Amino acid sequence: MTKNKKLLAWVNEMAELCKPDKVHWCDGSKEEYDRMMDEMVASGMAIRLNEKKRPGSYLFRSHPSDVARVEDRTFIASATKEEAGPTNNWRDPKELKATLTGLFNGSMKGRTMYVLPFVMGPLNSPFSIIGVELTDSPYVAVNMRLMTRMGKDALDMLGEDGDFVPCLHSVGAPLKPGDKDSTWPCAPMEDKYIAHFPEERAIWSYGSGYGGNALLGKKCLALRIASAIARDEGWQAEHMLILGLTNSEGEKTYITAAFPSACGKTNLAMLVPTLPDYKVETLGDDIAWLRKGEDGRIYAVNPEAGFFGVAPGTSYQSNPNAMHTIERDTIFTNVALTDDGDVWWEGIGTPAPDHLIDWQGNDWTPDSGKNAAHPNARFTVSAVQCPAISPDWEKPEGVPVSAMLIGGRRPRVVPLVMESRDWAHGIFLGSVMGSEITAATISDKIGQVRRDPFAMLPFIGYNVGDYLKHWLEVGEGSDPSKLPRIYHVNWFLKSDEGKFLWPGFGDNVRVLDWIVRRLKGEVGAVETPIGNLPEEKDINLTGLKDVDLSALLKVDKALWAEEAKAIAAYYEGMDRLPEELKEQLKGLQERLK
Ligand code: OXD
Ligand code: MN
Repeated sequence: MTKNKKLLAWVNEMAELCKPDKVHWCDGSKEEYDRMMDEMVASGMAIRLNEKKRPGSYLFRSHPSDVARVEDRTFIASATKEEAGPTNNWRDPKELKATLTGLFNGSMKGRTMYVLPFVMGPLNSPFSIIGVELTDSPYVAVNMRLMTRMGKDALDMLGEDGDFVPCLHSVGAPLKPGDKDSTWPCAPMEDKYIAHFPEERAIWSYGSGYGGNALLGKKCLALRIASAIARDEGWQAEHMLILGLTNSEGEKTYITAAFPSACGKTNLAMLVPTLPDYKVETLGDDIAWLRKGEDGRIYAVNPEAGFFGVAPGTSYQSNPNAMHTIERDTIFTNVALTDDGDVWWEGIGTPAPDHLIDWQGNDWTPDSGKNAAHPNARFTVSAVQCPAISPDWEKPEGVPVSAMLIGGRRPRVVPLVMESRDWAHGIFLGSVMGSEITAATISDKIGQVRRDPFAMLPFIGYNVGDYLKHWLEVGEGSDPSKLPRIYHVNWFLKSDEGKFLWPGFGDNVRVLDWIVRRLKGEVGAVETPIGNLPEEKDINLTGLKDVDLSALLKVDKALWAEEAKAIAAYYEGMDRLPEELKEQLKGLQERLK
């Protein structure tokens, strides 16, 4: 256990409030993990997969109402509404604490409270952050063991006097004596609260057992709370993958990329290049903490220890490294179960078997007319199982970043790649990046762009205007030659007939190749009103057929004039938008004339 007084007092206080039957301090060992899995298999919550096909792996099925992060029920309870800004759901911290205290009162009755000490970032690094999650979900406990450095090591690092971010979590389904438990207990939507208290640096999450709502180290701590800490301390917590690209001369370039959810971050992080001269090593697929080093360069650390990836669409063709990573010792959630005890999902690359059990536990055949796996079905797995994991991925100081990629799904308007003119222009591009809405319940939104600044829209723990100012400040007082260059990429351009113009996946290395050669000064660029674009001859298309580079690198001034208008309208809604970004917009409008 621990002698840390603050931790002991807090665990006692929360146990008194939540009233669990038992309190269990997790040591994070494999024995404990196996024991908890055995218990969950016995209770019917987990299904052990076929040892021969998927050794050490389990399947969980969530409640159909609890399948994803719930942005509508995610709250930033900063002191004032202005602090939370226009992109967050704000609640008064005192009122929200009172509501939640009412809900947590007795919420763990009939259950065990698991105490999960965990570290975000490498063990014993001065830059890492310790959290302690209290949860009544054993599913959360086993996932946290894979996604973070959890257990005894974290307690040792905390020591007697160390500080931690308190993370309280309950599925919100207390049991009375004799009640039969559900295999996925959770609370109704209107009672779910994913609450952040940035000033107090605390997280209270009630009612959901799924993903980022419940594994509190990830989106809640490493992005929302960490972004607020980072602003105060002069660093950055970003929704970015980190990869290392080695060329044939053995030179390594570290690249980060911020794409909105479901735009292929895991695929790019684990890319298998189609150009033989390159090798990609993975450092992280979702979150990067960025800090300026003593040499003036920006260094990136992945605070997580595992991957919580979307299963549907992942195949040996789209992401072979992810498929190898999850061949064993993996937790699957909401995928389909095959008759021989393995997993299957849409886009796995093998034809659908004649019979499956779908993600809701029902018989499924190809004629069922519905998905066998939930579109947001997930795998949870330790990062060390990835065959492409970089030897540098746990370096406490991180790796020096040379290029940052940003981008979303833009079927029109935005070219395959453009280099920002300078740091401030890169921040401008990051502030307006996003994806075109292709399927919406409100059909008049189709075709509009959902702007998602640096892919952080649901994850900024404070005012978006201040967040963008913080990005600009990172550049101020820096030697521009040491800062990473910012590139806007777009793998999703379509022809008028609706066909993708770019092959994507492993072929994205062709864009990385241009970027690396550009960083080295080996290739030039065409200056356009929107940024610097490659010359067609400089994109290596060896081995590819029928790629229309002129369409992929087109700058349509009329469409961009429309885009500039849409950006102006978007900026209107931002109360604390830095002047410099308004200047950037004016600059674009001038250049388009
Ligand atoms: C994720 C997300 O799960 O961004 O990583 O939604
Ligand atoms: Mn993400």
